[in-house]
Amino acid sequence: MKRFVVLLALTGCQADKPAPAPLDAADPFDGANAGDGREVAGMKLRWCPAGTFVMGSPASEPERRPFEHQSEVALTRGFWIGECEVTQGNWKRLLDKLPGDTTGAGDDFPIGWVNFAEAEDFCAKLTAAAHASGALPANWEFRLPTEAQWEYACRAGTTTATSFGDSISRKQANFKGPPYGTTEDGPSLDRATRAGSYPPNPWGLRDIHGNACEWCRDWYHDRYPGGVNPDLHDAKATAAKNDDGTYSRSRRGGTWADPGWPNRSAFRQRFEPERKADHIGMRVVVVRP
Ligand SMILES: [Ca+2]
Repeated sequence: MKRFVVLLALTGCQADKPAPAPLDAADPFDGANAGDGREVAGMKLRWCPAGTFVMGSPASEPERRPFEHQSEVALTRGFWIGECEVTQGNWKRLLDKLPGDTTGAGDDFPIGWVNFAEAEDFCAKLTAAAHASGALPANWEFRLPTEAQWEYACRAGTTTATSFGDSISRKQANFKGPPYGTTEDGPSLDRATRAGSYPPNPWGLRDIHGNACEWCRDWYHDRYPGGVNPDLHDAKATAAKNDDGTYSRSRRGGTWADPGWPNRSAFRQRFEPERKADHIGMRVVVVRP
């Protein structure tokens, strides 16, 4: 009887599920397999293939917060994403001066003190330079990730609370407070560290949990819509309004200034686009819009 109920539930689930979105035609600049590496204009990138995933966290996930409801997302085009956060070296290679104070003494430290417009300007200038040099085909461009792209790349096929499983320790990511889901100890730096110092996720991404928090291109919505290729870059009209009447962009990934739980893959944060902070930086994607 129990088996019958389970089968019925599964059948019902499949019947309710929309037909999968067809994937877009492949492009010569695509990667072959998830996590494949490539370097463009000094940026080390990893391939994220087209696919579907469940965004958000289940109600059973410890430390779950509001606004992490689950939705199915289909990304019909693969994209490249920075293996590491954008570093001070990446920035100085393209622009005369950093957007603010350093996060550490060295080119390998992540960029901090960058506001949303400066982050987007970096992507636009990097795109122009890479087009001009021929390193990037004309139909691809550097951008900030959508929240969906960010979480898809962070999860890298995992469905657990973090890409390391249902836990994360300070040996796996740069954060300063108690670990999440484990008692394993590790260094507590209370500052940024060199990008790429911690182990990668299954697709080769480093510091996708912790170190600098990362701007996304979306206006922050309390309820992320899911669906096919969601992109809330221009969706200010439906965005969540802050108490003072302003609106925020999204940012992801926890930081060196946080405890372990905000490093969960589904955790979402907002930040007004004009503001900057020592612990907020960025990671690029390369997309075919
Ligand atoms: Ca990070």
